[in-house]
Amino acid sequence: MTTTERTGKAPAPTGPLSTIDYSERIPNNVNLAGDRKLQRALEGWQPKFLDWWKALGPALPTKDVYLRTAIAVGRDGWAHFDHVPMESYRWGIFLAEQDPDRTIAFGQHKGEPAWQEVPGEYRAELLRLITVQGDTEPASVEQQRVLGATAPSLYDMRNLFQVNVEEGRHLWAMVYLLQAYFGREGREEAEQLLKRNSGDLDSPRILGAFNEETTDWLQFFMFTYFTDRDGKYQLGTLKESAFDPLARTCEFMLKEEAHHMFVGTTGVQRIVEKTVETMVRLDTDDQAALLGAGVIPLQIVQKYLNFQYSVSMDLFGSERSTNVAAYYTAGLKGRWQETRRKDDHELHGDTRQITVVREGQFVTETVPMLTALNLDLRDEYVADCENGVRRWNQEMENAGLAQRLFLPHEGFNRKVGSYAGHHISPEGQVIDQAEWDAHVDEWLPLEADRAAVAALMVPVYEPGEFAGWIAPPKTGINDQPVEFDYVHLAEEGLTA
Ligand code: BYC
Repeated sequence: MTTTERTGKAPAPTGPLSTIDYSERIPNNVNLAGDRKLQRALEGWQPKFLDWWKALGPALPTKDVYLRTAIAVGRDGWAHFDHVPMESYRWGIFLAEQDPDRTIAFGQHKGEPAWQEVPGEYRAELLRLITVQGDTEPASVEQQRVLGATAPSLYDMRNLFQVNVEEGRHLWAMVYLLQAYFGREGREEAEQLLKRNSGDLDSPRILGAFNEETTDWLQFFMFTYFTDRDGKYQLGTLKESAFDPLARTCEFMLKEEAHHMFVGTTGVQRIVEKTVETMVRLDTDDQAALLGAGVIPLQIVQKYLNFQYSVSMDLFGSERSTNVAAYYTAGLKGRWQETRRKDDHELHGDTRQITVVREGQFVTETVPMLTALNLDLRDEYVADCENGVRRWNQEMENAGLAQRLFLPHEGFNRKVGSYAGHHISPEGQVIDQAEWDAHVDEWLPLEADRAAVAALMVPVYEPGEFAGWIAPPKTGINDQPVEFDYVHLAEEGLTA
């Protein structure tokens, strides 16, 4: 967990300053004005993006929102905060500074200069990776579309909308790559990114977790904790890519991403804080009593955690994948912190063990390391996920309560990879269908749990006031007070 994620403050200065040109119709630091063809293509896509934003972006009508906008890449002065109407947010194209001496850090092209163009032999794979990454960004905005109507405070509403506009910008980042480097095919994929929609039966989003509904704010916080964190790790591997424009765009996206996880970490923490306070006050852990007192019982928090963690684990793909081996060897997708790893960065002949289920038992198998790189990344992710859970549990520990939240076993509720098709309990026992059916209601949110949480989700739109199920944050955004007027609703929003 980074400092930014813990504190919500902008990251420390790195690299030289590169100012973004806001006089352009599409703000950018890639000299778009110097490439008229690309500029026209992107200007042709822009109104379609805005139509999509109006149709499937945040539903609650607002006048303006206290948002941060990138003004420069590479220094802590990169963010500017102001009240802006959301549809006038300056979505643009920002790449981290180019290092002219950058060389490829891994795979068969190790040591060669990073690519400024797409090599023909890897075109299809790169197009696929960029499209998959791009597809997740608008998906999450769609998933979170209605949450403004039940925001527990203006502070939280502002954070939701900040996440949404930045996911919109991350879509721009991928669309830039598609249009700048992949010709007609790239332009077609850019169109498709606005045509597939989260949960659409005919034209769903590509990856599973992005078709799940974000039903309420507990799920939103779990999503920004667990699913945005997959984003952090996937972007971390693409930041290592030999294709330099992809590496540079992901590097800058990662800076924005940290705030999203801050929203998740602190959101769940504030829920737990309020619940624990109420458990102590009423001296109970009875679910009905706690719901009656207007807070979310820890048992329900655990179920939501189980769900979001398991669908996010699926986002890493299979533990054994020839795709990932090919991506790595070609130099398209590296490992987390590739350059800090102390090995040959080619991994031929290296092996590792993976766990699989055979005849109702966990057994380990030895596989080539190259094919296990999805697992290598997932292990980093799991270790990071543990940090937040530890932090949340501190609330119970401080209050002298015995209850604890925990990450379920990696095989729990999995649809992708070696655990798919098997039933594993959260504690890590391989179980049969009958036992799964008998207990699944204790492990995953039921309709009734979601309904109980939804019943608590009453909007609170007075500055400085918070819904009863969540504690206020310790500090506001950008050193503003917690009771700052972070969002001005439109007249229609107030009566919505
Ligand atoms: N759902 O060899 P396999 C983010 C497909 S989140 C559906 O096991 P591979 C964000 C797979 O595509 C980060 N399909 O896995 C967060 C493949 O299909 P094809 C998003 C799945 O390829 C919050 C087949 O199954 N970025 O940024 O090694 C808010 C066999 O795949 C799933 C990326 O994911 C699934 N869960 O790895 C906003 C990075 N899993 O090709 C944003 C780009 C696998 O055989 N993507 N499949 O037709 C990748 O690196 C890889 O595509 C994956 C899969 C890691 C997703």
